[in-house]
Amino acid sequence: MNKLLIATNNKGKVIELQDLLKDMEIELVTPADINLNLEVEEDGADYKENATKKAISFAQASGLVSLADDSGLEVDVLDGAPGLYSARYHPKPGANDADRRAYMLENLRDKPRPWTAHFHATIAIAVTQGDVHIVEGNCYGEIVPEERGTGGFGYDPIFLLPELNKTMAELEMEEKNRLSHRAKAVMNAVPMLRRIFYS
Ligand code: ITT
Repeated sequence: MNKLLIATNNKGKVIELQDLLKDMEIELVTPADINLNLEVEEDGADYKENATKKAISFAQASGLVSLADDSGLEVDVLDGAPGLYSARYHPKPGANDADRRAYMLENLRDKPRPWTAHFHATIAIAVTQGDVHIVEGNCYGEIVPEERGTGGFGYDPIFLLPELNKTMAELEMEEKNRLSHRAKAVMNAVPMLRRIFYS
């Protein structure tokens, strides 16, 4: 069967991407499955540059078609921060997801609500260095001042979907995988994956 490398070191993304791609007849491989330990420096000017760099680096290191995701949370009242820097949004080195959520709430405390925001995901699929496909997805909501729910990862416990009155962390993965930024990007990637693997 054809193999696709899920080119990320983020366990939350791996779990979601495995579920999102499970119905395609493609064997999904993680970096751990092939003992690939690769950290790519994310020094691009935008999501597309970072996703492309990650996908190409993993494809070159593995020899496999590689799918990378560069994503972030953009909060309107913070002028779009942390955005591209969502994974590094904390002054302290070694900070974790909970530290980053607390830091965001601290920075929002004096700002007027609602704290509208959206998640963005850019997915890059590298077949070879010169053959890279890009797709995107967004998910709109707002930041809430108290954590709710235990599912998902990252900023999910403070990201509310107003129409459901639930945070991303209160959703079953199946539900998050119907409406998240990543789900929308993967939906756009499916026709490309079909072309890459089946034509
Ligand atoms: P890889 O580069 O190895 O894929 P990463 O975590 O460094 O892992 P990014 O640079 O794309 O990935 O950072 C995205 C960050 O944005 C992620 O670490 C979370 O803090 C946040 N994020 C992205 N998608 C999210 C989601 O679905 N739920 C909650 N937070 C999310």
